Amino acid sequence: MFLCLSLPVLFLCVVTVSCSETKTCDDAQKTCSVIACGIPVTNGTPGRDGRDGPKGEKGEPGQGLRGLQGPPGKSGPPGKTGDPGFPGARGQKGDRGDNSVAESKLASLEREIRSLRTELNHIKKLQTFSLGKKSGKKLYITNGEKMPFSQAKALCAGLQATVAAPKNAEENEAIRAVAKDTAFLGITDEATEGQFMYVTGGRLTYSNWKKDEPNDFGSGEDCVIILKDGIWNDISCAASFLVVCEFPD
Ligand SMILES: [Ca+2]
Ligand SMILES: [Ca+2]
Repeated sequence: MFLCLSLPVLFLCVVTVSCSETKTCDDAQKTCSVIACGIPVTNGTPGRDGRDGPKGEKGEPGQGLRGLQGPPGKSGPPGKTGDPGFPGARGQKGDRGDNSVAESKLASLEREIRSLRTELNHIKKLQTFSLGKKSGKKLYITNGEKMPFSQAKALCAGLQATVAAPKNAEENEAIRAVAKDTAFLGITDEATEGQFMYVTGGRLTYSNWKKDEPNDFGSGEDCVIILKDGIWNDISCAASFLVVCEFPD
């Protein structure tokens, strides 16, 4: 201290250098305190700026307030179609389809038809027993009413039948037994006089004419009747007789 005050020139001296620990010279310069002493004088002009120091370490992230979330951006373009996936596992067996329902209904209808057919055959037997007569597969029935031949044809046609016309002796006897009285047969010579035909078509294959018949008596006789004894006579179609209808089986 004495040396400092005795010098005419201003000195700056380092009077105390205290370090708490043993360090390198650079560390001592950073950590030791420096005290300037001397006569107060006016400050000189500032020196030139020193060199830039080394780049500091990256600072901690800031803690400012987070801004509001912006609106969503536009949708991007559609991506490419992906590859087909693997086939799935086989499903469980489904319920019965419409075919099964239709088959069930069909079976029910078939049972109903068989039942109706049995009932119809029974009714036919009763009808034959009470009203008609059967020869082979043909059924002959009369309602006991007398009428002209035109009405007789219409009556049988309305029953999906024809006026009875025997094709053999057995059928002739069946018709006679049903009628029990004089009745029209489904035979005429209206188309060609003297040439008797079945009303269903075709020339006669069987006949049982009475002696001297057919004679086309008087103004003309184009229809045919079967008498009580089963023999035939040509007669006027306008006359009224019983009608026997013939039903194919
Ligand atoms: Ca005639
Ligand atoms: Ca006659």
